[in-house]
Order: sequence, then structure tokens, then C-alpha cells
Amino acid sequence: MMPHRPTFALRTAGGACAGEQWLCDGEEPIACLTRATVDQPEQNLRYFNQNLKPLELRQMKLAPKGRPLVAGVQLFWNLRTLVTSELVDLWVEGHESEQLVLTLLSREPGGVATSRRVLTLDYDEGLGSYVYDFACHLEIHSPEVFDNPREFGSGPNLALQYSDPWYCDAPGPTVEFPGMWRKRYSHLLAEQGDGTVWQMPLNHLATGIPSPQSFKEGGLLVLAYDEGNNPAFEFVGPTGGRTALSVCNWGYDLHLLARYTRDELYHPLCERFRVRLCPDEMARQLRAAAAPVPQVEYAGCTELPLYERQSSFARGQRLDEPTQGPTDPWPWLPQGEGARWCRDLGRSDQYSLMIAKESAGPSEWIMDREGDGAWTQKWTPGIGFRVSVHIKTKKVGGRGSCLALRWDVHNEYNPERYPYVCSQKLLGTHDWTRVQVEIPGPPPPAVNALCLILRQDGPGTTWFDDLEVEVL
Ligand SMILES: [Ca+2]
Repeated sequence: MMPHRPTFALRTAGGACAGEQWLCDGEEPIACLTRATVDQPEQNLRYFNQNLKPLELRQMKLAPKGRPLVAGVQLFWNLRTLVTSELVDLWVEGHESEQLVLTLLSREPGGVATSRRVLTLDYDEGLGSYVYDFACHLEIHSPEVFDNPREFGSGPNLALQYSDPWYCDAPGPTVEFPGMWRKRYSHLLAEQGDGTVWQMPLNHLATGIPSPQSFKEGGLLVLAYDEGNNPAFEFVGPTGGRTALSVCNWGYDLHLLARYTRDELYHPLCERFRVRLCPDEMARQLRAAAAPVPQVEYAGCTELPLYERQSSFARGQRLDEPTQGPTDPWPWLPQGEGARWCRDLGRSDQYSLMIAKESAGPSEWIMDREGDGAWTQKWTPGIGFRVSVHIKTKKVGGRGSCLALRWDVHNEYNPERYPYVCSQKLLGTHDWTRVQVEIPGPPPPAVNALCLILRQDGPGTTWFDDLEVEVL
């Protein structure tokens, strides 16, 4: 086979006016350089409503004729609450050559810091991979903004985020629907600073396990496993030792944070990382060498029932294992006293969700990820939901047991601002009784999901079973 010889350029598409800018290899677009307005719910979920037009590389291919594997790499610094969000200038060197260098100058709008991000794009014949090398320079013009007791607290270091990248196709869809994307990945793997290999199974809740606080010099962080398509972040030089990772359970985005001492803030800073393919054999070796997954608990549970639109609550997920099957479903979460997954009584089988307690007041089971902000089919303003469940009660007092729906917003200052739309409430003792709630569209602005709630307000025992969720 002839070796691949790239010809890189930053091309501008034509149309009604100058259009999108794409990094291209010959005629093939391989990554989009964008600074477009990001709307809700993504604006709130990914940028905390702090960066309306983020400067990013999106839809990055890592191999010629490959599919995009990295959905986005942010090209700005997130300095606690300040962001180098304002583009100042952009230079390109090496048009129509085997190495393209893109320099992006941006600033924090108040004048606290200036970012110079240098992307050097190469092709590595041995890896069969494009290599996007990012040098993340930062000059802090007013280090005092960070070097004070409020920002530093009592620790010796301050962590500043140099990027927050995220992947294509991770996680998989929450529920099955026509035209859904294929779920491909099950683990994040990393070469840590102490020489051990870290693993995180993808199941949304395992993002709570301790994540790497440093990486090996030249170490890799790999999303696995899809033959020939395992994207890797490589930490270059001292950046590995300074970098801590945190992974968001919302979208498996990687918060890459570098630690600095007070004195370091007074000098120019630079972190370097690369985005490229991880060879299949290497991904397999990392998986084999990985340390065991620590126990993962939520409210004392190591296993939780999974959300499905038609559910008898028979399927569960161990929180220290990756999800199985074609989707990445979310679990139902117990909230408050007496909520447990019942495995010896149900309406049509042995399984149901249960609340049993003697105290007054509410306990709930909730699932807040039904929506296109949580990987279902795209919403239109005409969307609405009809949800039913069967409820059995024994000596329920207080205000009784019900099903409720509400529109949900994550991340915002006041996320829980929409009303509960409740079904009929059952008090006392009832055999299985079907209750139903409808919530019409359009969803309020910035809403990213529908929250389903199974609630008992008062003492007694309630079983919930045979849930049906209909998208209207
Ligand atoms: Ca059942």
C-alpha cells in the first residue's frame, strides 16, 4: 500500500456568504474550526451559559477516510469563573503542506489573561493517524485575581482548565429509537503518573470513582474499545504530571485541569496534549493491565434498576460494570428514606420499585434523563409525554402516593423551577391501580429532559410497576 501523504489546509466553504471553516486533508474535511453560537440545552450543559460562541475544533477525524471520533476540543482556557472567550486573531502556516500550524489568540474579556493556542497538525504514518498537537499557552496579566485566599483556600495549588473535550458516540443512546447512533465504547483507560492503569466503565454513575490526578509523561487517556477507532489524548512532557482529570457523567466530557503554585501564575504557562488514535493492541494491553474498578455506590446501592420506556423494573445495572446492549440507559435513583428496588413482589413478575417507611414526608424514585439533552431522539416544540404506571399501596397516610412529571434543567442556577404535574394520589390500601399523567409541549426554554418521579408522601408502603412512557 502506498503511504498516505497528507496535504493540509484550512478551507472556507462557500455559500450565501463565507461559510464553515474546515481543516482538510486534500479534498477531505477532517475537522471543523468553529465559533458558532451554541443554543440551549447544550449551551447550559456544556458551557454553563458562560461562553455563547465557543472557539472549538469539532467533528475530528483521526484517520484518512475515517469517521469523526472526537466531537469537540475546546480551544480556550476556563479560569475558574473566567473564560478566554474572545477571539483576537488567527494565523495559519503551512497551507497545502504536510504540516499545518494554526495559532489562535484569544483573551478573557475583562483583560485578566491572554491565551495563545497553537495547533500543529501532522500525520503519523506508523500510527496511521492524524496527530493534533495542542500547545496551550496562557499569560495571566493579573495573577492577583487568582493569588488570593478566596481562590486558593488553604491548598498549595490552583487548578485551571485548559480544555474540556468530548467524544463522538459516547455515551450511547439512553433508549432505543429509530435512527439512533450506534453505541461503541465501554471504558475509559489511562496511564497514570504512578505507573498504574486506571479504568472507568461507562454506565454514567461510575464517573464518581476517583479519577487520575496525574498522568505518565507521554501517557495516554483512551476511549475503548472499537476496533481501529480508539481515540487517545496524549499528555506531553510535564503536562502529564500537572494534569488532573474529571469526567462528567452527563456527556463523558474530559475536564483537563493543570495545577499551579502561586509563583507559577506570575510566569507564562503552557500545557501540551495531542489527540490521535491509540493502536488496537495498545488499547487491549491497557485494558488487561487496568487496576480493578473500585466499588461504586449510590445511596448505599451497588446495583440500580434501569430506565426503559416500557418497564417492569426487572433489569438492573451493576455500578462497577459497563452497560450491556445497544444503549447506555440511566438508572432510577432512590431519594430519601425507604426507597428500594423490590425483587420479590411485582404486578406481572417479581420486580417493582418500592417505598416503605414509617415516617411522615416524601420519598421518591426519580429518573431525570428522558430528553434530547440526555441522548434520546431530537425534540421538536410539538413533543409531549403520556406516562402511566401501576401503583399498589398498603396503609399509606399523609398526602399519598403518585406518579409525577416535570420539565428538568441541569446546571442552571435554579435548576428545579418547574412544577410537579401529579397523577391521582392513592391513600390507604389499594390493589394495583393504573395512574396516568400527560405533559404537553413545547418544553420551556433551556429544558433538556423530562423528569419522572414515583413518590410517596407519608408513612406506609407503595409498589410501582409496569411503567409506560409514550412520546406524543
Ligand atoms: Ca415488575
